[in-house]
Amino acid sequence: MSFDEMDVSTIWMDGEFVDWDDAQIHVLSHGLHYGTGIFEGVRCYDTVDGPAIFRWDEHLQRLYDSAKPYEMEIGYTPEELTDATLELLRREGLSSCYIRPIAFYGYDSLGVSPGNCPTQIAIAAWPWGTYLGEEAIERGVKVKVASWRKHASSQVPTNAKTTGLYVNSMLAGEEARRHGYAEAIVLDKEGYVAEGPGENLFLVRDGEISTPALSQSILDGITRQSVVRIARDLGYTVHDQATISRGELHTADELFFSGTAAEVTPIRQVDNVEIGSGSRGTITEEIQSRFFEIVEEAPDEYADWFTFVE
Ligand code: PPE
Repeated sequence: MSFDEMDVSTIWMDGEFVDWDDAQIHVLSHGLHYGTGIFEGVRCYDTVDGPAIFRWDEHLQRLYDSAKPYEMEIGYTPEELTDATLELLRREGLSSCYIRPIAFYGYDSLGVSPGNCPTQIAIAAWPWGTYLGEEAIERGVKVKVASWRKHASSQVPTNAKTTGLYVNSMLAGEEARRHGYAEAIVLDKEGYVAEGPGENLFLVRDGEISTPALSQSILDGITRQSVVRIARDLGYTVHDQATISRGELHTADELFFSGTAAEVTPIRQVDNVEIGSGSRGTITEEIQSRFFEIVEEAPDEYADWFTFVE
């Protein structure tokens, strides 16, 4: 949905709340030319106890961590960014939404070296429904292994959520969609399974759950961490530093994506090969429904996952 069709009016930018239409930057900003920005994607859920941001502290920590390799100074404390975000959600009256903090090298001079370009920072929030479509959550999606490989972790810091790195995601995802698939799976430089363009990947086989290792060019997804915890709490064995070959995708009993935007989305086909029964698997369904139950009920055992807006 276009932002123009949404009822959102404010963005927090460089320390101030500004009108949505005034949240502008100069066309000669460093981040636009060289992809030198870092960002987060966070969801706020309308829980039975009121709106609450899911795993805010972990997302905030990852934002500061992402800034490190670029020597980018986020000129605000975690407390200031938290206050700004909570105030933004209250002002907008948003209960269930997506939150996008972004920091980037701004406007001063051009040249690859950021020189004196200031770090600019903004936080926006808007309603965002299911990532790959409502039907995807129940039926699962068809995915294509992309011809594009992930950056090697020796080429770029793959654990930093950097704007520029998403050209790889965009190429992989659009290639898949051009061929009639909903999403891509991207292999790492060695050809092992890494992740989706905007999701981590899980594989179920013989009742055990595996997900690629952090060394395999993946983002250390916070939903990934949540799924690992949920699955273990449900009694499953989870191999969270697995190496998965392309062929193992086809022989999996179940596959699913995890991500803030994608939440828990089953995968029913890879390159036209049906996975398991060709629909949402039973373990996927169990983890998925537990995930949705947790974000709806904010139960005591997961209390530290929620930052309440009020
Ligand atoms: N890998 C990648 C490459 C990625 O972008 C995401 C999030 C994940 C894994 C899952 O991480 P986490 O959200 O912490 O569980 N992708 C974000 C961007 C989506 C977009 O289209 O923009 C997201 O889900 O917010």
